[in-house]
Formats: sequence, structure tokens, C-alpha cells
Amino acid sequence: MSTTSTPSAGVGREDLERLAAHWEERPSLRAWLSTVDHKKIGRRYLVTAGFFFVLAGLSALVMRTQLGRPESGLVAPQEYNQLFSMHGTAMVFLFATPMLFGFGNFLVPLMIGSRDMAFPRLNAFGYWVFLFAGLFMWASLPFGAAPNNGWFGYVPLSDEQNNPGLHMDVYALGLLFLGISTTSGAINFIVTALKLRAPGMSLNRVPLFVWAIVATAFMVVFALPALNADNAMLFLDRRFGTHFFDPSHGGNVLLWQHLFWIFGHPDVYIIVMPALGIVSAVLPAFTRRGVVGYVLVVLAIVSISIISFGVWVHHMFATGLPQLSFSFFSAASTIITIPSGVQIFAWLATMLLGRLVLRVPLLFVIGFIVTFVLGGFTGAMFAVTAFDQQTTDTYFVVAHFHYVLIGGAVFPMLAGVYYWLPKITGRMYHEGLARWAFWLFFTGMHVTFFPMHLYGLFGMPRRVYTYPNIAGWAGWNLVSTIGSYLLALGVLLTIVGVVHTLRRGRPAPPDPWGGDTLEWSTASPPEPYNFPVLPRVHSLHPTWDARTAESTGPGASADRVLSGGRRTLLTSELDARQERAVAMPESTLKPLALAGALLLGFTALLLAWYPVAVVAALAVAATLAVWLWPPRLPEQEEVGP
Ligand code: HEM
Ligand SMILES: [Cu+2]
Repeated sequence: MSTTSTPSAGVGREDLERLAAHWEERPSLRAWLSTVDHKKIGRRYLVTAGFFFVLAGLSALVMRTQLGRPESGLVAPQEYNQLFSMHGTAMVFLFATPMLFGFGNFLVPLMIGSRDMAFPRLNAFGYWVFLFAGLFMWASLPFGAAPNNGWFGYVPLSDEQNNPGLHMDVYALGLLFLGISTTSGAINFIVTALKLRAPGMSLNRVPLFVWAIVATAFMVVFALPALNADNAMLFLDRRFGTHFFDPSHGGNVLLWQHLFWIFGHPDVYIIVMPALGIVSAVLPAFTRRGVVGYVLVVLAIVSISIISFGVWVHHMFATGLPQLSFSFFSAASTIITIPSGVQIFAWLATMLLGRLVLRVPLLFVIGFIVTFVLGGFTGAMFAVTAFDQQTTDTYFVVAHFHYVLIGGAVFPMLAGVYYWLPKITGRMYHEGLARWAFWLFFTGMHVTFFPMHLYGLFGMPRRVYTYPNIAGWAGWNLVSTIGSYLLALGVLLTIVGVVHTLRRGRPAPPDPWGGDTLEWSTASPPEPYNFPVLPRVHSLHPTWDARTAESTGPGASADRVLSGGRRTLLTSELDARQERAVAMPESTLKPLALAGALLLGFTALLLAWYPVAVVAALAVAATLAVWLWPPRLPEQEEVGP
């Protein structure tokens, strides 16, 4: 049953034609470069982040091939440094966060019953900046100038004396550039979720995925400035002779670590939280019931986002900070497992009380729970300072955080990919291929990373390009390497599956799984305007609620069709009472131009072409002025409450 493409009493054929005329874009190069449609931007984020994942994964395969045998000579030490640094940096900054932003961009407006994000042009800008910053960083690798001091870039190893060349300038400038994208995306999510929810979607009816995205966006807004400050100071120290991190001139080395981890620990949750939101979105469709304990899960999400700011020192237990502070941060790190546990128990209860439909998205959710819980155990072990002292900078840590990051982010993302593929592409995926991909990925993951706990405990340090032939290290390292190829095969099959879906998949109905959130009440793929009639929401599960169909079908009020322009509805923040209709922007090339001017500026800074940097700064200012010039406002369309 499609509630969207057939005209009904509330929305006539004429309305549909006008909606299409306002929102549709005829395919052309210009349209492609200037679109502000959240669905297209969301898809681009997913594809681009996926591409960076493949590059970072290939770097990992080279590392694993090098480490498969002792004293192997495949890569030189300097190359190895760049490989693990680009791998970690790209996985965290260019894959995990943008991938989740991709899901958020595609889904948040659909889930809350809106026609677009609150700031569609800012959204397009965020994508272009992400693409350019990603290319900016990856382009350094073929020149042998890629970041080479790990994803956390500690000084003094990153300073000018110890690390000449462009490596750490690429790191500092690349992350500053990228931060512009992440920040604008986060602000957009916050305003969208607060102001554009469908009438009736009061805070206690907001889907858990949207809660997770909003909490994440708040964490980004508060955490990212610390990283930006760190990188700005690093660049100034390296290029312009300041001494923020130089103790011989009154600077402080630990300042880098504090600022980095004030950002870095919340960042773990910035990566994992929306992924957990995906789990809460996927489960209802495959258990045939809502997630148990909605209010508790929301409280868990909110409290994690706050507590995560209070535990950063647990990444610094091996520094000489005062013992008392260790006790405090050790306790806080233990406490944060409680809200995480609440969510896990809510999902387990949902699965126990529901009727399981064992399709591929649910398989990935189960894979996630198994892997993530194991990663959580080892994490709790680090909260004990004495244990941490023994294992820091060994492969035990590498094992732990891959269990958390792959378990907590990649498994849920793959669940999300298969779950929403019919909605995004309008076609069904091949179940058999998908199952093979799951089993290869799951087996490969554990074969690769479980042995790392062992050789980590046997003392093998991380970030070494090779090692002597020591019993217990060599054998297990070979196992890890074989596992990483299985894992890569799983990723390859996923890509094959997506291509197969696009080429050969059967056409998907609007709601193939029986999902509960509003995106399933739109066509697959959704019309450019998302909803012919903006829905009115009466419960937490609007698609399961017959009253939603009534309020978008025959007899729906005409003031929620809004076909007189690119329009959507504004509602109040808490109880989502209808306020008024707002005009949404047309497509435009300005976001691309602004991002391009920034790319020129950052490249000029990197290569020390300072006059060009000044020109780029002027271009940025000019583009901003044109962009922000007050438009002539169209008359506002009045709507009743
Ligand atoms: C897809 C399979 C993956 C493989 C085979 C893999 C392999 C590796 C290896 C071998 C290292 C250790 C380098 C060293 O210490 O010498 C490493 C480091 C790292 N990996 Fe992965 N990884 C994978 C996926 C991921 C994902 C999905 C993420 C994050 C979302 C990630 C984040 C990191 C980080 C942050 C580091 C630390 C880099 C540093 O030491 O600064 N990895 N990985
Ligand atoms: Cu942490």
C-alpha cells in the first residue's frame, strides 16, 4: 500500500503536479552540482564515506600483510608510520562520523515528517567540505607526505624539530578543514530535529534514531572546539614560531593530550551513539514490537552524552598525573558502563519479548551485540589503572578499540545499509549474497582481532612495522592476517551486493519490513518532496498507527499539503504544535563555491603560498556575502494550528 503516489481526497492531482514542479530537478551537471536535496546529499555522504573506508581498509590490509610474518620487508618504517596514521585518522574522521551523518541526512527529515533539513544549503556545503577535506588528506599519501604520528598526533613527536616535512601540517589543516563540515552538519541536525518535526511528534514520540543523532550533534558542538584549538596551536607552533606545546618556552606538552582527549573520548560516543540509534531503528521491524523501555533508553542516550565529557583522563593513565585524579577518572569510567548497559538490556529484552525475523539486518545487529559486549569488557578492564599501565600501547589496546569501533559502529552501519537499501534505492537486495557477506565479515573480524588480545598480553607493542621471530607472536600474527583477508572479502561482497541491488534488484514496496517510523510511509525511493501531505503523528510508532494514515489520506487538512512553493512546516520545540509554513531554498552553486574557496585557502596554507591564501580568504568573504545577502522574501502562507 502506498500512501504517497496515488492522489487522495486530501491531495489532488493538481497538488501533486505543483509539488513535483517545485521540488523535482531535471538531471544535468548543474543540477548535480547545485542540489540541496537532503536525500541526494545523504546518499553522497554514504558513498564518499564508503570510498574512504575502502582506502583506509586497503591501508590496513597492507599493514596486516607486512605483519603476517616476522621481519618482513614489504614496507619501510616511514611508510608504515604513514599507513597506520592515515588508516586511523581516515577511519575515525573520514569514514565513521561522515557515514553516520549520511544516514542522518537521508533519514532525519523522513523520520520526523519534514520536506528537508532546516538549512539545506548549509547541508550541501557540509558535504562539499567533507569531500574536499578528505581528498586533501588522502592526496598527501602518494607524495609520501601523509600524517605519520598516529591518529592522535601527540607532541612533541608532532612538532617541527621532531617531525619536519608536511606530514603533521596535513593532519592539523586537514582536521581543521573537516571540522567546518562536521560542525555545520551538527548544527543542522539540532535545528532540524527541534523545529521541523511533524505536528504531534512531541519529544516523547521522537524516534530513538533521531534522539541519538541529536545527542551526537550536541557532543560534536561541545567537543570539536577542543580539537580545533589543538590543531590551530599545533599549526602555529610548527609554522609561526609560537610555543604552546614547547616546555623550554613555558609551553606544555600535556596540553595537547588533554585537549585531544577532551575531544577524543566523547568522539568515541560520537561514532558509536548514532550507530546504536540504527540498532534501535532496525530492531522494531524484525521483532515486531517497539524497543522496550523507550524513556530509559532516551535517558541513557542523554546521560552518556554528558558523562562522556568527564572521563578523558583514562586515556592518559600512563602520564605522571596525580594519583587522586586517576581514582576519580577511573570511577567515572566505570560508571559510564551503566547507561551503556541499559541500552544493551533494552535491546535484549526487545528481542526476547518480540517475534524474531532473522533477516540480514537482524544478523548484523546480533553480530554487533556479541562484538560490542566483548569490547566493552576489555574497556572496563582499562578503567583499572594498574591493568592499563601494563597493556598501554600494546596490541591488547588495538584489539579492544577495534572490537568497540567495528562492533559498535561498522556492524550497526551494515545493518542500516541493508535495512534502508530498499528505501534509498527503491530496490531489494539479494538475501543470499548478503548472508555470505555477513558471515565472512563476522568470522573475519573475530579471526583478525581476537588473537591481538593474546599477542598484546605477550608484550607485542602497537605501531611497530615489524618484530623478531618470537614464539606466540609470529603464529598468531599470521592468523590475524588471514582473518583480515576474510574480512575484506566480506566488505567486497557487500559492495557487490549493493551494485547488484542497483542493477538487478526487484522493485521495493514502500514498506518491505513493516517498519514503525515515518520513512516507511513514503514511496521507495521517496518523492523529491518526501510527503505529499505532511503527516500528523499520534504515537511513537506512526507507521503502525492507523490514525497517521487517516491524517495523510482522505480528509487530510489542506494546510499540510503546502504545494504553493518549496515549503515545509515549522512546529514548536517541545510539543510539536503547528506554527507556520516556511519557504525552503532553491538549489544553488554557492555552497560548492564556498567549499572550493576554502579548499584553495587550506592548500595555500599547507604549501606556504601565503599571498594565495589571502586571495582565497577574500574569495571566502565574497562568497559568504553573496550567500547571506538578504533575499526578497516571498509572502508567507498562513496555516492554522
Ligand atoms: C576493516 C578492518 C580493519 C583492519 C584489518 C584494521 C587493522 C588495523 C591495524 C593492523 C592497526 C594497527 C597499526 C599499528 O598499531 O601498527 C590499526 C590501527 C587503528 N585502527 Fe584499524 N583496522 C580495521 C578497521 C578499523 C575501523 C573500522 C576503525 C575505526 C572506525 C579503525 C580504527 C583504527 C585506529 C584509530 C587505529 C590506531 C591508529 C594509530 O595507531 O594511531 N580500524 N588497524
Ligand atoms: Cu575514552
